[in-house]
Amino acid sequence: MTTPSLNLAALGRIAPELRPAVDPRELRPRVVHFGLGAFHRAHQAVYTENAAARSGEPWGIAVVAPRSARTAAALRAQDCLYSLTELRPAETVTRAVGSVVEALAMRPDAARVDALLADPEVTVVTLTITEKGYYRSPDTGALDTSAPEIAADLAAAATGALTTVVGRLAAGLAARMRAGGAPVTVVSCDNMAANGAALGRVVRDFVAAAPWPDRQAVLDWMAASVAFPATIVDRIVPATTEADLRAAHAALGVHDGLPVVGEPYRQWVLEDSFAGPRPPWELDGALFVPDVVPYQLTKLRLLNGSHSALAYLGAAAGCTTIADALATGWGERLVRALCAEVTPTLPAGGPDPAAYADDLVERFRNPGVRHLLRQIGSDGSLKIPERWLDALRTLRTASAATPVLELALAAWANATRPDADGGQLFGTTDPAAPALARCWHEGAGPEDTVRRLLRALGAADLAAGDGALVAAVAARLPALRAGRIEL
Ligand code: CS2
Repeated sequence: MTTPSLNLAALGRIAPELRPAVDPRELRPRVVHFGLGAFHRAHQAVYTENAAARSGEPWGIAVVAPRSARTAAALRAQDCLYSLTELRPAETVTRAVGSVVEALAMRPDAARVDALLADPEVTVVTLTITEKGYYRSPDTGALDTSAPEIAADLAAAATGALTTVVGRLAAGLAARMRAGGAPVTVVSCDNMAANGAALGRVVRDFVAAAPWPDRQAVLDWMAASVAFPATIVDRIVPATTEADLRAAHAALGVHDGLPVVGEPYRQWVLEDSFAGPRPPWELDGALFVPDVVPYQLTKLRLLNGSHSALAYLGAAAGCTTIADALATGWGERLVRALCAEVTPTLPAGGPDPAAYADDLVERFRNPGVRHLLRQIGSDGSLKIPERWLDALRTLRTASAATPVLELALAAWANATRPDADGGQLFGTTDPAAPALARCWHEGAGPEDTVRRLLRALGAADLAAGDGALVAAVAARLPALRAGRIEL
Protein backbone atom coordinates (compact mmCIF):
# COMPACT_ATOMS: atom_id res chain seq x y z
CA MET A 1 0.00 0.00 0.00
CA THR A 2 1.38 3.43 -0.86
CA THR A 3 1.69 5.97 1.93
CA PRO A 4 -0.90 8.75 1.71
CA SER A 5 0.50 12.19 1.00
CA LEU A 6 -0.17 15.36 2.89
CA ASN A 7 -3.09 17.14 1.22
CA LEU A 8 -6.54 18.43 2.13
CA ALA A 9 -8.12 15.00 1.91
CA ALA A 10 -5.48 13.57 4.25
CA LEU A 11 -5.88 16.26 6.92
CA GLY A 12 -8.40 14.07 8.75
CA ARG A 13 -5.68 11.46 9.28
CA ILE A 14 -3.45 13.90 11.12
CA ALA A 15 -3.77 14.42 14.85
CA PRO A 16 -5.94 17.52 15.43
CA GLU A 17 -3.19 19.43 17.22
CA LEU A 18 -0.89 18.97 14.21
CA ARG A 19 -3.37 20.42 11.71
CA PRO A 20 -3.10 24.00 10.38
CA ALA A 21 -4.40 26.82 12.54
CA VAL A 22 -6.74 27.80 9.69
CA ASP A 23 -8.75 25.88 7.15
CA PRO A 24 -7.03 26.81 3.87
CA ARG A 25 -10.37 26.49 2.05
CA GLU A 26 -11.55 29.59 3.89
CA LEU A 27 -8.63 31.74 2.69
CA ARG A 28 -8.23 33.70 -0.54
CA PRO A 29 -4.98 34.81 -2.19
CA ARG A 30 -4.51 38.32 -0.83
CA VAL A 31 -0.73 38.20 -0.47
CA VAL A 32 1.61 37.31 -3.34
CA HIS A 33 5.00 36.00 -2.27
CA PHE A 34 8.04 35.62 -4.54
CA GLY A 35 10.54 32.98 -3.40
CA LEU A 36 9.43 29.49 -2.49
CA GLY A 37 12.38 28.66 -0.24
CA ALA A 38 12.21 27.13 3.20
CA PHE A 39 12.62 30.50 4.91
CA HIS A 40 9.31 31.91 3.69
CA ARG A 41 7.47 28.75 4.61
CA ALA A 42 8.95 28.80 8.13
CA HIS A 43 8.50 32.53 8.69
CA GLN A 44 6.05 34.83 6.87
CA ALA A 45 3.69 31.95 6.07
CA VAL A 46 3.47 31.13 9.79
CA TYR A 47 2.78 34.74 10.79
CA THR A 48 0.14 34.98 8.06
CA GLU A 49 -1.52 31.75 9.12
CA ASN A 50 -1.72 32.85 12.74
CA ALA A 51 -2.89 36.35 11.73
CA ALA A 52 -5.70 34.81 9.66
CA ALA A 53 -6.60 32.35 12.40
CA ARG A 54 -6.70 34.99 15.14
CA SER A 55 -8.49 37.68 13.13
CA GLY A 56 -10.82 35.49 11.09
CA GLU A 57 -9.74 37.48 8.02
CA PRO A 58 -9.15 35.35 4.91
CA TRP A 59 -5.48 36.17 4.30
CA GLY A 60 -4.07 33.45 2.05
CA ILE A 61 -0.76 33.52 0.18
CA ALA A 62 -0.12 32.81 -3.50
CA VAL A 63 3.54 31.76 -3.62
CA VAL A 64 5.55 32.20 -6.78
CA ALA A 65 8.67 30.10 -7.39
CA PRO A 66 11.01 32.27 -9.47
CA ARG A 67 12.87 29.33 -11.00
CA SER A 68 11.76 25.90 -9.88
CA ALA A 69 8.52 24.86 -11.55
CA ARG A 70 9.07 21.51 -9.82
CA THR A 71 8.75 22.89 -6.31
CA ALA A 72 5.57 24.75 -7.23
CA ALA A 73 4.12 21.59 -8.78
CA ALA A 74 5.10 19.52 -5.74
CA LEU A 75 3.39 22.02 -3.46
CA ARG A 76 0.28 22.06 -5.63
CA ALA A 77 0.21 18.26 -5.48
CA GLN A 78 -0.13 18.64 -1.69
CA ASP A 79 -2.91 21.28 -1.99
CA CYS A 80 -0.19 23.75 -0.87
CA LEU A 81 0.06 22.13 2.56
CA TYR A 82 3.45 21.38 4.11
CA SER A 83 4.77 20.81 7.60
CA LEU A 84 7.01 22.83 9.83
CA THR A 85 9.13 21.18 12.49
CA GLU A 86 10.38 23.30 15.34
CA LEU A 87 13.85 22.20 16.35
CA ARG A 88 13.89 22.67 20.11
CA PRO A 89 17.13 21.72 21.86
CA ALA A 90 15.69 18.54 23.37
CA GLU A 91 12.69 17.70 21.15
CA THR A 92 10.99 18.50 17.88
CA VAL A 93 7.42 19.67 17.32
CA THR A 94 5.81 19.22 13.90
CA ARG A 95 2.58 20.63 12.48
CA ALA A 96 1.04 21.40 9.12
CA VAL A 97 0.84 25.00 7.86
CA GLY A 98 -2.19 26.12 5.86
CA SER A 99 -1.72 29.74 4.79
CA VAL A 100 -0.47 29.01 1.27
CA VAL A 101 -3.42 28.69 -1.08
CA GLU A 102 -1.84 28.81 -4.51
CA ALA A 103 1.61 27.78 -5.81
CA LEU A 104 2.81 29.17 -9.12
CA ALA A 105 5.96 28.96 -11.20
CA MET A 106 6.96 32.40 -12.37
CA ARG A 107 7.56 31.70 -16.05
CA PRO A 108 4.86 29.19 -17.03
CA ASP A 109 2.29 30.91 -14.80
CA ALA A 110 3.25 34.47 -15.73
CA ALA A 111 -0.30 35.42 -16.79
CA ARG A 112 -1.74 34.28 -13.46
CA VAL A 113 1.03 36.07 -11.54
CA ASP A 114 0.26 39.31 -13.41
CA ALA A 115 -3.46 38.85 -12.82
CA LEU A 116 -2.87 38.46 -9.08
CA LEU A 117 -0.56 41.47 -8.97
CA ALA A 118 -3.25 43.51 -10.72
CA ASP A 119 -6.05 42.22 -8.47
CA PRO A 120 -7.28 44.87 -5.97
CA GLU A 121 -7.94 42.03 -3.47
CA VAL A 122 -4.18 41.46 -3.35
CA THR A 123 -2.78 44.30 -1.29
CA VAL A 124 0.55 42.91 -0.12
CA VAL A 125 3.49 41.43 -2.02
CA THR A 126 6.40 39.91 -0.08
CA LEU A 127 9.76 38.70 -1.33
CA THR A 128 12.52 36.34 -0.19
CA ILE A 129 14.76 36.18 -3.24
CA THR A 130 18.17 36.55 -1.50
CA GLU A 131 20.61 39.36 -2.05
CA LYS A 132 21.47 38.22 -5.56
CA GLY A 133 17.86 38.52 -6.72
CA TYR A 134 18.05 42.33 -6.63
CA TYR A 135 20.79 42.88 -9.23
CA ARG A 136 22.09 45.96 -7.46
CA SER A 137 25.30 47.61 -8.61
CA PRO A 138 27.65 47.16 -5.65
CA ASP A 139 28.76 50.81 -5.74
CA THR A 140 25.51 52.70 -6.28
CA GLY A 141 22.64 50.37 -5.41
CA ALA A 142 21.06 51.15 -8.80
CA LEU A 143 19.69 48.30 -10.92
CA ASP A 144 22.60 46.68 -12.77
CA THR A 145 21.13 46.91 -16.26
CA SER A 146 24.28 45.34 -17.66
CA ALA A 147 23.62 42.05 -15.79
CA PRO A 148 22.70 39.59 -18.56
CA GLU A 149 19.42 38.51 -16.90
CA ILE A 150 18.24 42.11 -16.45
CA ALA A 151 19.35 43.13 -19.95
CA ALA A 152 17.42 40.14 -21.34
CA ASP A 153 14.32 41.05 -19.30
CA LEU A 154 14.42 44.66 -20.44
CA ALA A 155 14.63 43.44 -24.04
CA ALA A 156 11.72 41.05 -23.41
CA ALA A 157 9.60 43.50 -21.41
CA ALA A 158 7.35 44.23 -24.37
CA THR A 159 6.43 40.54 -24.72
CA GLY A 160 6.21 39.71 -21.02
CA ALA A 161 8.61 36.71 -21.15
CA LEU A 162 10.51 37.72 -18.02
CA THR A 163 12.87 35.64 -15.91
CA THR A 164 13.85 37.93 -13.02
CA VAL A 165 11.63 38.75 -10.07
CA VAL A 166 12.51 42.43 -10.41
CA GLY A 167 11.26 42.37 -14.02
CA ARG A 168 8.13 40.35 -13.22
CA LEU A 169 7.28 42.60 -10.29
CA ALA A 170 7.77 45.74 -12.36
CA ALA A 171 5.57 44.30 -15.13
CA GLY A 172 2.96 43.23 -12.56
CA LEU A 173 2.87 46.68 -11.01
CA ALA A 174 2.47 48.22 -14.47
CA ALA A 175 -0.43 45.82 -15.08
CA ARG A 176 -1.94 46.87 -11.74
CA MET A 177 -1.80 50.54 -12.66
CA ARG A 178 -3.46 49.83 -16.00
CA ALA A 179 -6.16 47.78 -14.25
CA GLY A 180 -7.19 50.62 -11.96
CA GLY A 181 -4.20 51.02 -9.68
CA ALA A 182 -5.34 49.93 -6.22
CA PRO A 183 -2.59 50.77 -3.70
CA VAL A 184 -0.25 47.93 -2.78
CA THR A 185 2.64 47.33 -0.40
CA VAL A 186 5.74 45.45 -1.49
CA VAL A 187 7.79 44.04 1.37
CA SER A 188 11.36 42.88 0.85
CA CYS A 189 12.17 40.20 3.44
CA ASP A 190 15.81 39.82 2.46
CA ASN A 191 18.84 40.49 4.66
CA MET A 192 19.87 43.94 3.42
CA ALA A 193 20.03 47.26 5.22
CA ALA A 194 17.19 49.53 4.04
CA ASN A 195 15.77 46.61 2.09
CA GLY A 196 12.53 48.42 1.25
CA ALA A 197 14.32 51.35 -0.35
CA ALA A 198 16.73 48.96 -2.10
CA LEU A 199 13.83 47.09 -3.67
CA GLY A 200 11.92 50.26 -4.60
CA ARG A 201 15.03 51.55 -6.32
CA VAL A 202 15.64 48.52 -8.55
CA VAL A 203 11.96 48.17 -9.48
CA ARG A 204 11.74 51.85 -10.42
CA ASP A 205 14.98 51.57 -12.38
CA PHE A 206 13.52 48.62 -14.28
CA VAL A 207 10.32 50.52 -15.12
CA ALA A 208 12.31 53.57 -16.22
CA ALA A 209 14.44 51.43 -18.57
CA ALA A 210 11.54 49.31 -19.90
CA PRO A 211 10.17 49.93 -23.38
CA TRP A 212 6.61 50.58 -22.10
CA PRO A 213 5.11 53.78 -23.60
CA ASP A 214 3.34 54.49 -20.27
CA ARG A 215 6.43 53.99 -18.09
CA GLN A 216 6.37 57.55 -16.75
CA ALA A 217 2.73 57.10 -15.73
CA VAL A 218 3.70 53.85 -13.98
CA LEU A 219 6.47 55.66 -12.09
CA ASP A 220 4.12 58.47 -11.06
CA TRP A 221 1.50 55.98 -9.89
CA MET A 222 4.14 54.00 -7.96
CA ALA A 223 5.26 57.14 -6.16
CA ALA A 224 1.71 57.70 -4.91
CA SER A 225 0.33 54.18 -4.48
CA VAL A 226 3.09 51.63 -3.89
CA ALA A 227 4.84 51.41 -0.51
CA PHE A 228 8.17 49.65 0.04
CA PRO A 229 8.53 49.41 3.83
CA ALA A 230 11.76 48.13 5.36
CA THR A 231 11.60 44.97 7.43
CA ILE A 232 13.80 42.63 9.33
CA VAL A 233 12.94 38.97 9.40
CA ASP A 234 14.62 36.50 11.69
CA ARG A 235 14.50 32.74 12.11
CA ILE A 236 17.25 30.22 11.62
CA VAL A 237 16.03 27.82 8.95
CA PRO A 238 18.56 25.22 7.84
CA ALA A 239 18.11 23.47 4.52
CA THR A 240 15.77 20.48 4.76
CA THR A 241 17.44 17.06 4.73
CA GLU A 242 16.31 13.50 3.96
CA ALA A 243 16.27 12.88 7.72
CA ASP A 244 13.85 15.82 8.11
CA LEU A 245 11.57 14.26 5.51
CA ARG A 246 11.51 10.99 7.40
CA ALA A 247 10.94 12.74 10.72
CA ALA A 248 8.04 14.78 9.29
CA HIS A 249 6.49 11.60 7.94
CA ALA A 250 6.84 9.89 11.30
CA ALA A 251 5.28 12.83 13.13
CA LEU A 252 2.37 13.38 10.73
CA GLY A 253 1.64 9.82 9.66
CA VAL A 254 1.41 11.01 6.02
CA HIS A 255 4.17 11.75 3.52
CA ASP A 256 5.22 15.37 3.15
CA GLY A 257 7.58 16.02 0.23
CA LEU A 258 8.19 19.66 1.22
CA PRO A 259 8.71 19.89 4.96
CA VAL A 260 10.65 22.74 6.52
CA VAL A 261 12.48 22.90 9.83
CA GLY A 262 13.43 25.90 11.93
CA GLU A 263 14.58 27.04 15.35
CA PRO A 264 11.80 27.96 17.83
CA TYR A 265 12.78 31.64 17.86
CA ARG A 266 11.28 33.96 15.25
CA GLN A 267 10.98 37.70 14.88
CA TRP A 268 9.55 40.14 12.33
CA VAL A 269 9.90 43.90 12.63
CA LEU A 270 8.23 46.03 9.97
CA GLU A 271 8.27 49.70 9.13
CA ASP A 272 4.73 50.84 9.74
CA SER A 273 4.07 52.33 6.33
CA PHE A 274 1.64 50.30 4.29
CA ALA A 275 -0.29 51.61 1.30
CA GLY A 276 -3.38 49.45 1.88
CA PRO A 277 -4.82 46.62 3.96
CA ARG A 278 -2.40 44.00 5.34
CA PRO A 279 -2.60 40.86 7.44
CA PRO A 280 -2.67 41.72 11.16
CA TRP A 281 0.72 40.07 11.71
CA GLU A 282 0.99 41.84 15.07
CA LEU A 283 -1.53 39.27 16.35
CA ASP A 284 1.33 36.78 16.05
CA GLY A 285 3.96 39.01 17.61
CA ALA A 286 5.26 41.02 14.63
CA LEU A 287 6.38 44.49 15.60
CA PHE A 288 5.30 47.54 13.59
CA VAL A 289 7.64 50.46 14.26
CA PRO A 290 8.22 53.88 12.70
CA ASP A 291 11.92 53.16 12.12
CA VAL A 292 13.38 49.68 11.69
CA VAL A 293 16.98 50.82 11.22
CA PRO A 294 18.19 50.07 14.78
CA TYR A 295 16.65 46.57 14.63
CA GLN A 296 17.86 45.97 11.11
CA LEU A 297 21.48 46.92 11.76
CA THR A 298 21.56 45.00 15.04
CA LYS A 299 20.35 41.87 13.30
CA LEU A 300 22.55 42.22 10.22
CA ARG A 301 25.72 43.11 12.08
CA LEU A 302 25.37 40.90 15.17
CA LEU A 303 23.46 37.83 13.99
CA ASN A 304 24.26 37.67 10.29
CA GLY A 305 27.71 39.17 10.86
CA SER A 306 28.60 36.45 13.40
CA HIS A 307 27.03 33.81 11.18
CA SER A 308 29.30 34.69 8.28
CA ALA A 309 32.37 34.91 10.52
CA LEU A 310 31.57 31.49 12.03
CA ALA A 311 30.97 30.10 8.54
CA TYR A 312 34.42 30.98 7.19
CA LEU A 313 36.40 30.45 10.40
CA GLY A 314 34.54 27.22 11.09
CA ALA A 315 35.24 25.95 7.57
CA ALA A 316 38.95 26.71 8.01
CA ALA A 317 38.91 24.78 11.29
CA GLY A 318 37.15 21.76 9.76
CA CYS A 319 33.67 22.30 11.28
CA THR A 320 30.47 21.54 9.36
CA THR A 321 27.67 23.34 11.22
CA ILE A 322 27.17 26.46 13.34
CA ALA A 323 26.62 24.27 16.40
CA ASP A 324 29.98 22.55 15.66
CA ALA A 325 31.70 25.94 15.52
CA LEU A 326 30.08 26.94 18.85
CA ALA A 327 31.39 23.72 20.38
CA THR A 328 35.01 24.71 19.67
CA GLY A 329 37.16 26.63 22.12
CA TRP A 330 36.80 29.85 20.08
CA GLY A 331 33.20 29.86 18.77
CA GLU A 332 31.43 31.58 21.64
CA ARG A 333 34.33 33.97 22.16
CA LEU A 334 34.19 34.92 18.51
CA VAL A 335 30.47 35.74 18.64
CA ARG A 336 30.88 37.81 21.78
CA ALA A 337 34.00 39.59 20.53
CA LEU A 338 32.46 40.43 17.16
CA CYS A 339 29.30 41.74 18.85
CA ALA A 340 31.39 43.86 21.24
CA GLU A 341 33.51 45.21 18.38
CA VAL A 342 30.60 46.35 16.21
CA THR A 343 28.26 47.50 19.01
CA PRO A 344 29.58 51.11 18.89
CA THR A 345 28.33 51.31 15.28
CA LEU A 346 24.70 50.52 16.17
CA PRO A 347 22.15 53.32 16.42
CA ALA A 348 20.24 53.71 19.68
CA GLY A 349 16.69 52.41 19.88
CA GLY A 350 17.24 48.75 19.00
CA PRO A 351 17.58 45.68 21.20
CA ASP A 352 20.22 45.71 23.96
CA PRO A 353 23.37 44.42 22.20
CA ALA A 354 24.75 42.53 25.21
CA ALA A 355 21.48 40.67 25.77
CA TYR A 356 21.25 40.10 22.01
CA ALA A 357 24.72 38.49 22.02
CA ASP A 358 23.69 36.23 24.93
CA ASP A 359 20.64 35.09 22.95
CA LEU A 360 22.75 34.50 19.85
CA VAL A 361 25.09 32.18 21.70
CA GLU A 362 22.09 30.18 22.92
CA ARG A 363 20.47 30.07 19.49
CA PHE A 364 23.67 29.12 17.70
CA ARG A 365 24.39 26.38 20.23
CA ASN A 366 21.05 24.65 19.66
CA PRO A 367 22.19 21.09 18.86
CA GLY A 368 18.89 20.34 17.11
CA VAL A 369 19.69 22.83 14.35
CA ARG A 370 22.08 21.47 11.71
CA HIS A 371 22.82 24.75 9.98
CA LEU A 372 25.52 24.12 7.42
CA LEU A 373 28.44 26.55 7.30
CA ARG A 374 28.51 25.97 3.54
CA GLN A 375 24.95 27.31 3.20
CA ILE A 376 25.72 30.45 5.21
CA GLY A 377 29.11 30.99 3.55
CA SER A 378 27.62 30.94 0.05
CA ASP A 379 27.06 34.24 -1.80
CA GLY A 380 29.62 35.89 0.49
CA SER A 381 30.39 38.63 -2.03
CA LEU A 382 26.81 39.88 -1.60
CA LYS A 383 26.39 39.20 2.11
CA ILE A 384 29.64 40.60 3.49
CA PRO A 385 29.16 44.21 2.40
CA GLU A 386 25.85 44.23 4.33
CA ARG A 387 27.13 42.36 7.37
CA TRP A 388 30.67 43.65 7.96
CA LEU A 389 31.78 46.44 5.70
CA ASP A 390 29.64 49.37 6.78
CA ALA A 391 30.47 48.65 10.42
CA LEU A 392 34.13 48.28 9.48
CA ARG A 393 34.17 51.64 7.67
CA THR A 394 32.53 53.39 10.62
CA LEU A 395 35.04 51.90 13.05
CA ARG A 396 38.08 52.59 10.85
CA THR A 397 36.99 56.19 10.35
CA ALA A 398 36.83 56.54 14.14
CA SER A 399 40.32 54.95 14.41
CA ALA A 400 38.87 52.12 16.48
CA ALA A 401 40.66 48.76 16.55
CA THR A 402 38.97 46.09 14.41
CA PRO A 403 40.81 42.81 15.09
CA VAL A 404 37.71 40.60 14.88
CA LEU A 405 36.47 42.00 11.58
CA GLU A 406 40.01 41.69 10.20
CA LEU A 407 40.10 38.02 11.22
CA ALA A 408 36.65 37.48 9.71
CA LEU A 409 37.66 39.14 6.43
CA ALA A 410 40.79 37.01 6.28
CA ALA A 411 38.67 33.90 6.85
CA TRP A 412 36.36 34.93 4.01
CA ALA A 413 39.36 35.64 1.77
CA ASN A 414 40.77 32.21 2.62
CA ALA A 415 37.46 30.58 1.68
CA THR A 416 37.46 32.24 -1.77
CA ARG A 417 40.59 30.30 -2.81
CA PRO A 418 39.79 28.26 -5.89
CA ASP A 419 39.94 24.50 -5.47
CA ALA A 420 41.27 22.10 -8.08
CA ASP A 421 37.87 21.86 -9.84
CA GLY A 422 37.34 25.61 -10.15
CA GLY A 423 34.97 25.73 -7.17
CA GLN A 424 35.61 27.47 -3.85
CA LEU A 425 37.88 25.83 -1.27
CA PHE A 426 35.17 24.76 1.19
CA GLY A 427 32.37 24.10 -1.29
CA THR A 428 30.59 27.45 -0.97
CA THR A 429 29.07 28.98 -4.11
CA ASP A 430 29.00 32.61 -5.17
CA PRO A 431 27.94 34.35 -8.39
CA ALA A 432 31.25 36.21 -8.19
CA ALA A 433 33.29 33.00 -7.66
CA PRO A 434 35.19 33.23 -10.97
CA ALA A 435 36.11 36.87 -10.33
CA LEU A 436 37.15 36.04 -6.75
CA ALA A 437 39.24 33.11 -7.96
CA ARG A 438 41.11 35.44 -10.32
CA CYS A 439 42.19 37.54 -7.31
CA TRP A 440 44.41 34.57 -6.33
CA HIS A 441 46.30 34.48 -9.60
CA GLU A 442 49.82 33.07 -9.62
CA GLY A 443 52.42 35.46 -8.39
CA ALA A 444 50.07 37.90 -6.61
CA GLY A 445 51.39 38.71 -3.14
CA PRO A 446 48.98 38.31 -0.20
CA GLU A 447 48.35 42.06 0.16
CA ASP A 448 47.67 42.38 -3.55
CA THR A 449 45.17 39.51 -3.31
CA VAL A 450 43.42 41.13 -0.34
CA ARG A 451 43.17 44.44 -2.19
CA ARG A 452 41.67 42.73 -5.23
CA LEU A 453 39.19 40.82 -3.07
CA LEU A 454 38.12 44.02 -1.32
CA ARG A 455 37.54 45.66 -4.68
CA ALA A 456 35.40 42.67 -5.72
CA LEU A 457 33.26 43.40 -2.64
CA GLY A 458 32.69 46.97 -3.81
CA ALA A 459 35.19 48.23 -1.20
CA ALA A 460 37.69 50.00 -3.46
CA ASP A 461 37.87 52.70 -0.76
CA LEU A 462 39.27 50.27 1.82
CA ALA A 463 41.51 48.57 -0.75
CA ALA A 464 43.13 51.84 -1.80
CA GLY A 465 42.94 53.90 1.35
CA ASP A 466 43.49 51.58 4.30
CA GLY A 467 46.90 49.94 3.96
CA ALA A 468 46.90 48.94 7.63
CA LEU A 469 43.69 46.98 7.17
CA VAL A 470 44.97 45.27 4.04
CA ALA A 471 48.21 44.32 5.80
CA ALA A 472 46.38 43.02 8.90
CA VAL A 473 44.06 40.85 6.82
CA ALA A 474 46.93 39.51 4.71
CA ALA A 475 48.96 38.71 7.82
CA ARG A 476 46.24 36.40 9.09
CA LEU A 477 46.04 34.28 5.95
CA PRO A 478 48.82 31.76 6.70
CA ALA A 479 47.36 30.67 10.07
CA LEU A 480 43.91 30.28 8.53
CA ARG A 481 45.38 28.31 5.65
CA ALA A 482 46.77 25.97 8.29
CA GLY A 483 43.38 25.72 10.01
CA ARG A 484 44.39 27.71 13.09
CA ILE A 485 41.92 30.20 14.56
CA GLU A 486 43.88 32.82 16.47
CA LEU A 487 41.40 34.96 18.30
C1 CS2 B 1 22.21 33.23 7.38
C2 CS2 B 1 20.75 33.68 7.43
O1 CS2 B 1 22.36 31.93 5.43
C3 CS2 B 1 22.71 32.98 5.97
O2 CS2 B 1 23.44 33.79 5.43
O3 CS2 B 1 23.00 34.15 8.04
O4 CS2 B 1 19.96 32.97 6.56
C4 CS2 B 1 20.18 33.61 8.85
O5 CS2 B 1 20.06 32.29 9.27
C5 CS2 B 1 18.84 34.30 8.95
O6 CS2 B 1 18.97 35.62 8.51
C6 CS2 B 1 18.33 34.26 10.38
O7 CS2 B 1 17.23 35.06 10.51
